[in-house]
Amino acid sequence: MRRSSTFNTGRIDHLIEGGHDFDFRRGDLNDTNCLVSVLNEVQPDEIYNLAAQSHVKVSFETPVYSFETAAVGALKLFDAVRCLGAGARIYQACSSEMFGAAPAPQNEGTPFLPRSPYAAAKIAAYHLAVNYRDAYGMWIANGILFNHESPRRGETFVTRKITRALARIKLGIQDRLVLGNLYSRRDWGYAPEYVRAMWLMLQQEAPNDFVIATGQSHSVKEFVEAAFEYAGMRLEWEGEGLRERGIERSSGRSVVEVDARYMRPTEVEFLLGDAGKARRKLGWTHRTDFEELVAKMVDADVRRESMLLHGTRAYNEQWRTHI
Ligand code: G4F
Repeated sequence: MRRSSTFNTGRIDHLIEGGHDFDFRRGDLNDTNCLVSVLNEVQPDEIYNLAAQSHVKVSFETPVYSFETAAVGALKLFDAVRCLGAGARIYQACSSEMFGAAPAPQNEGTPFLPRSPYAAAKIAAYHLAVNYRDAYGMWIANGILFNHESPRRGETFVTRKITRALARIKLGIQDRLVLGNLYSRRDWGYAPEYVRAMWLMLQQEAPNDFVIATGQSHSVKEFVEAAFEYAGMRLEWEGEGLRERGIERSSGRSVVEVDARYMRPTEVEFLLGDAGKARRKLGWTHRTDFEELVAKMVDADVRRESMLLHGTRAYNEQWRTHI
């Protein structure tokens, strides 16, 4: 029987897998007593630390909470495992945000130049992982994952915000999509493939650090265009800066607009990952390309919003019960 604990979004969601039984409990990662009791009880072989306030813009508004979950939370976990002599393998979720202003393409050797409290916190956790590895021989792998998306992405992250708004515009229940910076570029991959990479990291002989990315970068504007086009709505752009807008060609309606409210005090302009090390050592490579990812997310949101519009029972069956 393998036991794994997943620490997610500032809370502990842990899972004991034994036969057909799944036992879920919850606790707070920043509550050391709770952490120790969960570790004692589960005695996990593998721990996946995904806990964080993970929204970059929100980290400017809640810097202390963001730092406490992402950096101090990781430290509490590493130290609890050390004190208990637990010997579990730990996956530490780092982020491509750590590269910040560093030139692309970014890989494991690229310097970190953080542009947000969130990124600074993730860098602290990264260095603590390396230090606990060196000082105490602990088994901790840092996964530096570039943006990974799916229909389950939170609604305030840009990809999901776009596909959900598009579905609602198509169904006539929303007028327009309002965004911030249209020109930042991200290396967007499909989340389930990235979870497999996390698992592969913990199956290696020795702990190591890996960049996980597709090696393709697109702007937010390109994501918008690809999503609308896939849904059969052609956009034409006019204006510049805060006056830039996307006009739907067939109706002449302004459906995409820009608002300073969604801009960040400091932005990460260009992320493009080089996952060569993961390819060589883990045999990992992405399979879903940008267009397929956009299509999956648009299809799912159109389906979900139609269900919501036409009756909640079908919606609840498909989504709520599985969240
Ligand atoms: O979707 P985002 O909020 O993701 P971001 O900031 O790249 O961070 C995500 O990926 C990281 C991995 O590199 C994770 F570590 C992190 O936890 C998170 O999952 O924003 C993407 C880009 C940014 O440049 C942002 O300024 O989209 C731009 N953007 C433009 N308009 C917007 C919006 N982002 C959001 N969330 N909302 C907008 O209206």
